[in-house]
Order: sequence, then C-alpha cells, then structure tokens
Amino acid sequence: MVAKTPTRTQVGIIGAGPAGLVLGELLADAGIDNVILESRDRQYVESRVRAGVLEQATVELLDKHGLSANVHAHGLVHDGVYLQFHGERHHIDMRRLTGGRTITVYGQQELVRDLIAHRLQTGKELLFEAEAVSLSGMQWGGDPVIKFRHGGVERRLACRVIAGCDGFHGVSRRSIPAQDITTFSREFPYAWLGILAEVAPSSNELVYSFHESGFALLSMRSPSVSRLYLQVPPGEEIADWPDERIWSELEVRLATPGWNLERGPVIEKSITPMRSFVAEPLRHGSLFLAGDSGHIVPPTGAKGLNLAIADVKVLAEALAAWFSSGDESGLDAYSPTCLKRIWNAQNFSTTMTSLMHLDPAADPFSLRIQRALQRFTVENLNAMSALADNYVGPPFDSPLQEGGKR
Ligand code: RFL
Ligand code: PHB
Repeated sequence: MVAKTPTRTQVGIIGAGPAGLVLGELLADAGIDNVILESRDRQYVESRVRAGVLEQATVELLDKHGLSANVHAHGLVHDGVYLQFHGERHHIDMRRLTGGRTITVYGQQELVRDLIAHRLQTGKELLFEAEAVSLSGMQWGGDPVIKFRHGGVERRLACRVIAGCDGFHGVSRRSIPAQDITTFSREFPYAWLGILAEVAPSSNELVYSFHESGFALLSMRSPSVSRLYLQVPPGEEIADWPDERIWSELEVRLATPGWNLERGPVIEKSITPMRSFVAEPLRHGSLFLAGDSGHIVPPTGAKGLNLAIADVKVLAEALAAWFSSGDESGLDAYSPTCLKRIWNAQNFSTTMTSLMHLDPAADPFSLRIQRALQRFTVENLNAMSALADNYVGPPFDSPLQEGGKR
C-alpha cells in the first residue's frame, strides 16, 4: 500500500532523532497534528550508536507519555559513577548526594527504535528518506513551508510552525539569516574513539578515568554489551586503531589494582570530534530549533540527548498553549528558557571535559592545577554534591525552567 504524502500539518518536524520523535509524541498527546520528515532510512536511524545516559527527568517524561516500557525493562538504573585519577578509583554516590536521584543507562539507539515503533503503531506520520531542502515563510504570522525531497520528487509541507530537530548538520539552523543568529563554539584538541563490545561490563557503574596517556570511559548497554571510549587526537583514522591496540590502551588507562578489564568481540567502532556549540536565539519567527540543531555539548557530561528532550518538552507545552488559546508567552519564552539549561549543561560538560582529559598542550603547571582540582572533586563534599547534582540533571520543572512556566 502506498501512503499519500502529507501536504499540510500544524507542526512540521524536521528530523527523527530523539528531539523530533519525542516532540511528535508530546504534540500528538496534546491533540496537535504533526508530520516528521527524516532524511535517512529507518534502518540507518535505528542503528546509529550514540548516547547512553538518561537523566531521571528524561525517564519521568517518557513515563508520563507511555514511552518507557523498554527503558524500565532493559535500562540499567545507576546510583553512582566512578571517577578515576592516576589509577585511584573514587565512587560518587549520586543517589545519596542528590537525595535519591539516579540515572538510567539505555542506548539512544534503542530509545529511537522504541519511539519509531510507537509512532508507526499509532498511525502517525513519519516519512523516511524525506530530506528537507529549504524553508520559507518563516516570519511570524507568515505561511511556513518546508520543501522536501521524497521518492525522487520535490514536495511541499505547509505548516503553522516548523520544529528544526535535524541535528548539527541539518538545514534548519542554516536557513536562518546570518544577521539574525549568533553562534558560540569551541573545538577541543581531542576526539573520542568509541567501541561497542560483546562482553559483560567489567564494572557495575560507569568509570570515567584520567590517565597520563589520556581519558578513557567504561560504559555499557546491557549485562552482556560494553561501551568504551578513548581520548584520541583529532583527525585520527579508525584504520589506525585495530582492536588489539584499542583494548591494550583501554587496559592501561582504566587500570586500578585488583581489577581486570574483560575483552570481547568489537561490534562497532567510530571516532567523534569533540565540540561545544550554541546558537542564539533558538527561534526565528515560526522556526524553533531543538536539540543538536541548536546546541552541542562535549559528551563527557552525558547531556546532549537529555538537553534535546528538555527542549522539546518546553516547546510542546508552549505550542499547546498557543494552539489552544492563542497565548504566545510560552513561545516567546522558549529560547531564553532553554538557553538557561543549555548554558548550565555547557558549563558542566566543559568542566568535566577539562577535569578528565589530557590537554596535549598543557604545561607542567597546568597539569599540577588539574591534579589539585581532581583531588578536590573527590575529597570535598560540596564539590561531589555539585557534580552529582549536575550529572543527574535538574528536574524539568525546577526554577531553571521557570521562564517557560505559565
Ligand atoms: P540527532 O540525533 O542528530 O537527530 C537529527 C535527525 O535529523 C535528521 N536530519 C534531517 N532530516 C530531514 N531533513 C534534513 N535536511 C535533515 N538533516 C538531518 C538526521 O538524519 C537525524 O536523524 O539530533 P537530536 O534529535 O537533537 O538528538 C541529539 C542527540 O543525538 C545527541 O545530543 C546525543 O547523542 C549526544 N550524546 C550524548 N547525549 C547524552 O545525553 N548522553 C550521552 O551519554 C551521550 N553520549 C552523545 C554521546 C553523542 C555522541 N556522538 C556520536 C556525537 C556519545 C557520543 C559518542
Ligand atoms: C555512553 O554510554 O555512550 C556514554 C556514557 C557517558 C558519557 C558519554 C557516553 O558521558
């Protein structure tokens, strides 16, 4: 059966990553019609290995909208993390330090798979291999149109509002005239090499490790699949990292007395550059940027996916108020509300990144300062509490979001 391609909707959503898919659900639950356009095919989107840490507020939002059955069935609830410096492993008990809050380790890839299945089962519009190529009519009160290519044909989707959930390289942010947007960015002098391996995680909780050869992270996806990362120079080629080299480097950087890293078959490996990026504002007339299209954080704080979901919660509530009563105050508050949380997450992610990585240009003085900060972080209760608070993330309705409350 060939479905008819939609030509009109209330909210045109570009991108079927976590931001676009969750937004589509929240809007549908509020009775707002929406269409998701995704440039890639379903198989590609569902197999892209990325984030793994869900903040408690993210899980609670998924719970509220009936999207979390698999998160609870297969996700791993973690009470803490380990920070390791120079071979010494320190436990940060997040549950105790935050008055009971936790994180859940669940692959972004699995979450995306769940969201797609739910959307298709409930008969809502989601077009794969539908690439948005240009946006027009974005002045507020205009007639926004997304031009997209689907099945070799150029088509138009007329909407009231466009949600740009198309990631860092998408068309949405690029469609905003340069004079109407300011961008802030920072490149880091290293990248992350990540692997998925078929082996039980060698630790019950995540281990973030600083070593004089560079950073390493032990994470996981399930009781039988590990996710591990190594700091590598930017521009490094994956071909120069055969499995044996990766495992021996991980062993060196994660080593602590009396502990062993179990090896297993590597089923995926890739290198990701590290960057910070924020676009301001996140709104241009009837175009709203959400998730990675508006901001990128270095992955050390595990915040990217959670920020994307925090954005779309604020956006969905603002759109619900506007569609139901014409109240524009939530839409006006969208960008400042989200930017507050985003800059807090940038601060935390940058702090974690510089605490845990070896800066190849660091002089001996800077290395001693870094060492002092590492000790302070695991010896001072206030420092540990601040880290735990930031890591589990603020509740979605905390004062950090107050600009968006109506
Ligand atoms: P996505 O996931 O990039 O989805 C955007 C979607 O838009 C599509 N698209 C288009 N569709 C139609 N027309 C166009 N013109 C289009 N252009 C693009 C794309 O194909 C894609 O499907 O963005 P979204 O939804 O904003 O989600 C953001 C998250 O993916 C990202 O922030 C996280 O993965 C970041 N991240 C982490 N976040 C966490 O919260 N916790 C973590 O533990 C964590 N670890 C990570 C990470 C990111 C990593 N990499 C690979 C960058 C670890 C890594 C290694
Ligand atoms: C992951 O499991 O992919 C992961 C965990 C923690 C991070 C980044 C990525 O900080």
